[in-house]
Amino acid sequence: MRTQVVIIGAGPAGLLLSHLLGLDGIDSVLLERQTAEYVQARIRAGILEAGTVELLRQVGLGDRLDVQGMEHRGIYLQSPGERHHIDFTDLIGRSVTVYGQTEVTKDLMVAREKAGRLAYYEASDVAVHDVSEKPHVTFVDGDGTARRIDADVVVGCDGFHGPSRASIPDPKVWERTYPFAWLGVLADVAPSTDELIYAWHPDGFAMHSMRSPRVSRFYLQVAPDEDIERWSDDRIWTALSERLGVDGWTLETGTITEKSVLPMRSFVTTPMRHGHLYLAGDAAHIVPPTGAKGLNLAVADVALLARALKASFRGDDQLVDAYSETALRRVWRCTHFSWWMTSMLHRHGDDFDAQLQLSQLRRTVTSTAAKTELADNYAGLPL
Ligand code: FAS
Ligand code: PHB
Repeated sequence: MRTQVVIIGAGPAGLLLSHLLGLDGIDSVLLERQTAEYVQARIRAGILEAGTVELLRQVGLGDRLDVQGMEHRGIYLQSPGERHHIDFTDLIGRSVTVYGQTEVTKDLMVAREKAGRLAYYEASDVAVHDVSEKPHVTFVDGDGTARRIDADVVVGCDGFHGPSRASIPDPKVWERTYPFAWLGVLADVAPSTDELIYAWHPDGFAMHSMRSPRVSRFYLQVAPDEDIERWSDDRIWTALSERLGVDGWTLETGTITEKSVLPMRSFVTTPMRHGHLYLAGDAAHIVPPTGAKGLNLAVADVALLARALKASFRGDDQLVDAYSETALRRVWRCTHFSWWMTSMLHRHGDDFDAQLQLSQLRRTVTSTAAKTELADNYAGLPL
């Protein structure tokens, strides 16, 4: 088989890239290790930047988003007893939208099927070959048939654990692991807040997010090797009430439907291109989720790459030659912001560190300049 672009990974990056290329008449084939149901059910990101929302609407993926998405003017930052709202819309004229990654993935999967673009799910033994001269990918499809696809371009959208990054020779890698993790909780209970709450607390960070008017999403800072079995529902609700509590406010509790421990790391690999192989999304970079950047950064990568490949297939290689350098400018901006939010809000180190964090937090919620800098980064720089 031959196609123009083979995309490894059918998460949000791979599915969106396939969609964008299709709109420009560029053929692609998706290879995905898991089943479509598994990919669609993965509970991950929850916040879409303004630029992501605008892009999805522009490319025909805004219908459900415009009905189910919840537009938020800003967020709350909290230290013990003090909750402060940061109004992005007042400060910079942009907002963010709460719309779960599961919903984005669902919309992308429907669009792929409607367009009839080919995807192999449950593909195994995916291997990338000869990316410098005659790129091709070999794999075993869900029926056990060994296959080969020759292509002009191969794009690795296969996430942090995918194989494509290994086909970049002599990469430079930056990695930082954090001395804590997140315990993520999904609960059938109406949110007890109108917008997200990010709370610094002596016992550890807590966040109140949401997925709909009837489903809430919470995170608790825990040890990096935390055993989920040590967290009963009661213990979770007690910790959330304590860490999120302020006078006159009550956390509503409900049935917990999912809980899991999520690792925290910053990771960047360069370059994001070698020959006819490109990387996009988590295959090239990972950010701690505190800044709500992971999914949005994947969208920014593929929006840039789709435009570059469209020009290249028409004979102009200027954008593809600049892809890695251009993408990495935004990657490092989002990596810094995610590190900064994470370092300010999570309890680590000694009491001196705690005083520095509380001072930074107080500065951020009282200074218009500091609030504007946070708003600009959180709502997302223009794509
Ligand atoms: P993905 O990892 O989503 O997709 C990669 C795809 O490649 C997967 O479907 C995988 O099955 C497939 N693949 C892997 N190896 C393969 C192989 N050998 N062959 C074929 N296919 C292969 N971001 C936020 O903004 N907020 C959050 O709260 C948040 N929570 C997260 C929780 C977890 C547990 C994780 C892992 C990430 C979280 N993220 C969060 C970040 C997340 O949203 C990513 O940024 C987003 O999924 C990036 O999308 P992709 O680059 O498509 O990578
Ligand atoms: C989420 O709702 O899952 C979410 C929101 C904001 C973050 C991280 C996760 O910073």
